Amino acid sequence: QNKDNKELYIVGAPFAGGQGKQGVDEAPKLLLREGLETEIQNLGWNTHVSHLEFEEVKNDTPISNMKNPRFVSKAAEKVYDSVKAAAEKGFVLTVGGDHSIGAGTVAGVLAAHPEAVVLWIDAHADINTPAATQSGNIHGCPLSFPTGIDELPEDVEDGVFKWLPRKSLDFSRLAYIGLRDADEFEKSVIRKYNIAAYSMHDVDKYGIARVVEMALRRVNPGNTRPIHLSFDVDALDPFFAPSTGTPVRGGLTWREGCYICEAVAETGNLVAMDLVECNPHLGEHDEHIKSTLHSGIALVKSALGQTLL
Ligand code: HAR
Ligand code: MN
Ligand code: MN
Ligand code: MN
Repeated sequence: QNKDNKELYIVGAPFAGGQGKQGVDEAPKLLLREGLETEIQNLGWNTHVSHLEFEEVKNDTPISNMKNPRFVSKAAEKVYDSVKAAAEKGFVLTVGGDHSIGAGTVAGVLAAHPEAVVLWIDAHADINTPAATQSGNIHGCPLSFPTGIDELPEDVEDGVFKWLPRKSLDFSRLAYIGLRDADEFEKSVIRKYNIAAYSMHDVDKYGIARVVEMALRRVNPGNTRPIHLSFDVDALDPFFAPSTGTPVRGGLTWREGCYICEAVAETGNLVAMDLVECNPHLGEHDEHIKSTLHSGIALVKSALGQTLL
C-alpha cells in the first residue's frame, strides 16, 4: 500500500446482535458527535464516512450454540463488503458495535491485503467456536471463522457464515494483547496452535513496550506485512472504559492502550483498525459514558499518527 495515501474510510457498524445488551449500536453516532471525525481530519486525513444499516431477521433460532446466527452473519457480511471495498482504496476505521463485526473486518481486510496480520487487543480471546461458546454470544466467536476452526457444516442452515473465506488468517499471523478472561476452550486453542498471546500478566512482567515488540516480532518479523488492529475497548481497565458490556478488572491503562496504537502506527504498516464494544447505555453516570468514548477517540488518534511531541 502507498504510505502517502491519506484517504480514510470510517465505516459505522451500529450492530448489537452479537451479544445481549442494547446500546452498543449507538456508539458510532456518539463517537462522531464527540469529535472522532474532526480529530482524525486534524491529523491530516481526508475522511469518508458511511453508516451501515442492518435489517432485522425473524425467527433467528440458534444454530449450534450461536444466538442470532442469521442476523450476525448478514451484518458481518455487510461489514465485510464495505471493509473490503474501503481497504482497497485507503485506511479503514470500523466503528462498532459489538465485536462480532470483527468476523467481517478481519475477512474484509484480508480480502484486500491477503498478507495482513491481525492484532487483537482485548480482555477476551473471541475465538470460541459455534459449538464451544457457553454464552452463545457471537461477539465471543469472530476469530473462529477466518482461522477456520469453526466446524460449521458445508450445508449449514441458511448459509450462515458461508460468505466468509476460511483459513484466510493463519494462526502465525494473529497476536493478542490484554487478555485476562479467556475461556478454557480458548486457552486450549491458543496452546494448540501456538498463538502469540500476551496477557495482562505479560504486560505486568515485561512492560507494554516489550510486549508490543514481542507480539510484532512473532507475527510480522521483518515488518513487511500490513497490520489490522482490532481494538476492543474492554482491553482497557474499567477505570478508563467503564461503559462496556463485559468489563474485566485489571486491564490496560489509558497510556498502555495508546502506546500499543502509537507503536503499531510507527511501523508504517497499519492499514485498518476496529474500535468496538463502547456501550453508552452502560455505566453509572454520564461521566462514565464520556470517558469511555474519549478513551476510544484517544486510541484512534494514537493509531492515526498523533504524536505527543
Ligand atoms: N468468552 C466469553 C464468551 O464467549 C465472553 C466474550 C465476550 N466479550 C467481549 N468480547 N466483549 O471481547 O461469551
Ligand atoms: Mn439509547
Ligand atoms: Mn472482543
Ligand atoms: Mn472483550
